[in-house]
Amino acid sequence: MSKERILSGIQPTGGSFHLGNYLGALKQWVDLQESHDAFYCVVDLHAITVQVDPKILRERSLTSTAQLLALGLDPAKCSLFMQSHVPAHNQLGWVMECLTGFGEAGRMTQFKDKSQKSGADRTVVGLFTYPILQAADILLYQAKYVPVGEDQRQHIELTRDLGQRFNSTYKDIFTIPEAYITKAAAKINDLQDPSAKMSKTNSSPAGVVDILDAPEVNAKKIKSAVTDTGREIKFDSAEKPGVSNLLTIHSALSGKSIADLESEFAGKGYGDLKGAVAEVVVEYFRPVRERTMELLKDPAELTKILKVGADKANTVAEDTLKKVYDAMGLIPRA
Ligand code: AQP
Repeated sequence: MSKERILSGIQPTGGSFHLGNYLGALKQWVDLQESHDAFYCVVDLHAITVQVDPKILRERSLTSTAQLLALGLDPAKCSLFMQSHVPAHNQLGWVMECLTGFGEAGRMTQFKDKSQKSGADRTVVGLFTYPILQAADILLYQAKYVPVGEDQRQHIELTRDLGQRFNSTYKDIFTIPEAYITKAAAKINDLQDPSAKMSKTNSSPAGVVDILDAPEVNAKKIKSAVTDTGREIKFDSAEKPGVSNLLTIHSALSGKSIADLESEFAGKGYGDLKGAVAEVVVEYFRPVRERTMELLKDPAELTKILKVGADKANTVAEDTLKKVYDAMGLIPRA
């Protein structure tokens, strides 16, 4: 039986992925490549919705690729590619824009939050249409599942709506995807503000654990995490968001259940928990950091891997796009 298809992407927006990216999405990417026909992309076109120095974008795109490999993606088991290497993303993106209502796009909460912060004049149209390009990213591959964090649920809903709208208006071409969101670590929170998600753009540097940062930097951040009133180490996301966030991180990386951790830390203080989480995080990512640095020494090999991935992605994406154009009445080039 053929394997079910999955697709997901990540922006090369920082010098490093953070713990939220890893636990919310990338950890599942690595697991799912074993059992699924997996397509993963570094969504560099999404990254230019904010202005970025070209040299930095180039560096970040390669660093993202190296990190994904160091975290465990295996090019023999999945197709890893750069979004801009597959032109069909933009082409289907336009088709999807023509199916999306203006009000519908305006209801996307990430757009509302980000545009409110920067103001209308400094918000580019690309940020508004971002979820529509994301819908095209997914639909092109006929993906059944999309492994993402909780913050992406609304975008996946839009993708489903657009796919269904196309299928009922023109022809039944698209597989309607489902968000694949793990319950355990769907949302990792900011260490300094545990009521908000850990995020590249919204968190203060002290609130984010970048997986490529030096071990001592990350240990210090975790040991300075904001905890809650009281003394008990107990999972309760409403009353104890800081402690619950630390327990979630520990559990996701150590594989120990939350209940086991609660027993292990019974009678101990917040300082003990923070120390233990710091150690788990540092030891987990130490080899990832080293391997990333190693891989970055050979950028030619990274671009070769991306080419192989883009070739596989192009074949699937062009096939879908051809069917879409045909169903809509666009005549093929002779
Ligand atoms: N805090 C998080 N908890 C769980 N999952 C998360 N993801 C992001 N933050 C968390 C998931 O990571 C994947 C890649 O996200 P992205 O490409 O949207 O990366 P990003 O936008 O650069 O990540 P940020 O930090 O979340 O950025 P901003 O500040 O722009 O929103 C996705 O699957 C996402 O769900």
